[in-house]
Amino acid sequence: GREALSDGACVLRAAAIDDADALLTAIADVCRAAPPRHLLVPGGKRMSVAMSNCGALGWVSDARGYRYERCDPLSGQPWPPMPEPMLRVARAAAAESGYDGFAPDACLINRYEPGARMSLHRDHDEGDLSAPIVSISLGLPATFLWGGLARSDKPRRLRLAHGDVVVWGGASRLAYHGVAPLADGHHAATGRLRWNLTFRKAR
Ligand code: MD5
Ligand code: FE
Repeated sequence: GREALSDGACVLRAAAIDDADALLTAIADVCRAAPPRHLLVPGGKRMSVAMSNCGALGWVSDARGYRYERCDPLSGQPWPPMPEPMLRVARAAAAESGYDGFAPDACLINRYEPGARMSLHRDHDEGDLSAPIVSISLGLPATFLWGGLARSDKPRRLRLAHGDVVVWGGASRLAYHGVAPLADGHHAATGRLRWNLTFRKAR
């Protein structure tokens, strides 16, 4: 079922459950070519989440700042193409949420180990802010922190579990959000990990 969260955002609980194994196989394929790594943020700190990308563009961070790049800075090679099951599930979720014709050119792959977290931020490096972001959660559950349009707004807490898909568009596209430190646990499909895929229209 589809649950509205706010203006432009909705959660599709377990929408990716039937595709979870295919998605995890696709993630493993991408990560052989482009291994997840702990990026540095401009302040110099190392992110606790390890990241990779697939698609024409990939999100990277280093001492110089945040941006989308065509090539993986680790290998100098283009990011692996977006595997078909990833694109299919992301497009279907977008269409079900009222965003027909979603054509993501970037998929950021986030790997969370116990304790990994993401501090409050907004995603505004994308060239097309009229397109939504589709996110798919796999493996261990997480507490998603969802603020408002001002950093000072008190965040709501939302549990995201294996197979949950969230579509963030419209007025929600520029909301502050983050992820609380991942609780330790074991998931049959992923072991001690949570994976999150975010599909973006970067250009
Ligand atoms: C995660 N990832 O669970 C989250 C889910 C990221 C990131 O935040 O940047 O990799 S994506 C949630 C998202 C995207 C765009 C807008 C909003 C949420 N929002 O308005 O809350 O690894
Ligand atoms: Fe984000």
